[in-house]
Amino acid sequence: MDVYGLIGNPVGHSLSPPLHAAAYDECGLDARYVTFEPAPDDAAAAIRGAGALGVAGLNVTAPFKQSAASAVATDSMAARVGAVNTIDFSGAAPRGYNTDVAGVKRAFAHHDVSLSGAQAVVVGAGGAGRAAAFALADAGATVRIANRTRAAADELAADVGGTAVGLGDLPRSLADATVLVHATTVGMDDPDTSPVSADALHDDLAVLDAVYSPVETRLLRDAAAAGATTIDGAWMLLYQGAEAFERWTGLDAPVAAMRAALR
Ligand code: SKM
Repeated sequence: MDVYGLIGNPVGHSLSPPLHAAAYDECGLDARYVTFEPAPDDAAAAIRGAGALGVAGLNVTAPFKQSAASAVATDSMAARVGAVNTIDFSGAAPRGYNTDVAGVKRAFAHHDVSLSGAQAVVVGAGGAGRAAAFALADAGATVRIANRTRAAADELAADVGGTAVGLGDLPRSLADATVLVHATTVGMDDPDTSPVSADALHDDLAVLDAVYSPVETRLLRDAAAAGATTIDGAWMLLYQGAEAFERWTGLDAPVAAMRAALR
């Protein structure tokens, strides 16, 4: 039996276990996906230990994505993002990837939203915001980044060749935008709060909210009311998980069965 898992703190809310279990069932794999919640200081040791124990692959979630990027060798995209969310232990040494980047691209592609030439706005410059900004820039979008801490927005803008904007400038930035990605935790604890005022949303926008708990956020409700295309965080979770599954197993991910596990 192959063991895969998620390391983070906390991990109790995660839907990755049912997501991956559905894929193993559908493909007839003898595999299990479990969660690990080490204390923050023990993350690097836990990753090394997982390899020593024969764990086949790990996803990494907050707050360990950055420390995972220093704990293992990475591919070039994970190195540029500075965050690892997927570790493959099958080679001589563990290797880290960032499948959140592909998760963002595939979530938009699934909804027939073209990113090439798009005017995109990313709210948030933490792990998810960085992955989103790299995905959008890599796909040919022009990227503007707004973040509570301006320095992080400036740094990310420089990294992806985009522009940092103030949170107060969001309405103006959104006026001519076609893509919005929300990548902060606003709306997670309080489902009635939104990072963007409703009147800044319009029907030329495709809005991806990386928050998946709850799946229907205030931002997505407001976006739907404004006539925008809405993409919930479960799509991003699905496709980053599909990409991780494909890296680990070499098989095409059974995306429909995996999506069904998130409903
Ligand atoms: O990057 C992903 C991670 O692979 C899994 C996850 C989860 O299970 O909640 C969330 C994201 O951080």
